[in-house]
Amino acid sequence: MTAFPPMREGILTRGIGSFYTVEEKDGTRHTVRAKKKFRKLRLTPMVGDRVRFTPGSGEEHGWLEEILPRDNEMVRPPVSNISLLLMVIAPAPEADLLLVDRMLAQARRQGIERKILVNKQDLDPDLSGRIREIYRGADCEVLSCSAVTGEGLEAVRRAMTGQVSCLAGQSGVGKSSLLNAILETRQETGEISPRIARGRNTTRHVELFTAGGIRVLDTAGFSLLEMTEIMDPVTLKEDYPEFVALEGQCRFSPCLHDREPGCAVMEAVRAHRISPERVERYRILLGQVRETWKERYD
Ligand SMILES: Nc1nc2c(ncn2[C@@H]2O[C@H](COP(=O)(O)OP(=O)(O)O)[C@@H](O)[C@H]2O)c(=O)[nH]1
Ligand SMILES: [Mg+2]
Ligand SMILES: [Zn+2]
Repeated sequence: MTAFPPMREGILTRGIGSFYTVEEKDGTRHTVRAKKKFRKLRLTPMVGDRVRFTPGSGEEHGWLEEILPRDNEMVRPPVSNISLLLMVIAPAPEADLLLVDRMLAQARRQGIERKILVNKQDLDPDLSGRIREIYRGADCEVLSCSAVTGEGLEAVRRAMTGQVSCLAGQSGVGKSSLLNAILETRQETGEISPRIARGRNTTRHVELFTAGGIRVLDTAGFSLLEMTEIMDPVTLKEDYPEFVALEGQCRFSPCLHDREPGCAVMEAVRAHRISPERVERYRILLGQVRETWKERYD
């Protein structure tokens, strides 16, 4: 009789077909296959999953035994357990702040910490100041950086340490450049494969890269994170930290802060405590969310 090898824990860093790469805390990697029971349970392992597995021996693959409960999961790209969303914007292409606000709200709902990276600082050093002003009170730190000159990257790396991060943002803002720049200098840890150097923009392959305490999802081919839940117009305001602070102070209750008389949010805008742009875009987003909600439920 052979003794069962002990079960170990790790994180799924990539999957190809029914084979997955599991990485342990110390960086050791194993190839495992998902057991049939997962298909019966209609449970598809995802990159980012924390799992239990039994390692293989020698050339033989091991087995994926158990997927631990997920903190969150995305539909597109299919990844789980993101802890930090880095929303990248730049002076060019012109920043789509409605997209930023939408992503920030969704991420907050999923319990994901959020930061805005203002990249291409070398092209316009003033943009980050304007963004910081707009997002004051939004519980979202604004970091400025340049993937080209390297400025600000050390602070970005510090922010990413210990997290499972994901870069999102419009095409052309510099997500791939940042990913390379952030990971490149970590190569001394020997964990970065040369694969990231070549262009992977055509593929829709998802991989979790690890280097020196930084785990970042390479989501080349995806600009956004699509969450499982659709947004609810009634609760959208809860994902605006500036508004949450004023909850209960409006004349009407509930108040959606959508032009109701005696609205404390409007009062805060007039007193220059909340950015008028944030509120303006909140209303646009609210309109969009209502439309989607109607299509789904009416
Ligand atoms: N000037 C400048 N150009 C940048 C910077 N980061 C990226 N770029 C350029 O912007 C373009 C788009 O970058 P890319 O990383 O492919 O963007 P992605 O579509 O978000 O992955 C490329 O030509 C990059 O060289 C930066 O910090 N400064
Ligand atoms: Mg790219
Ligand atoms: Zn209100």
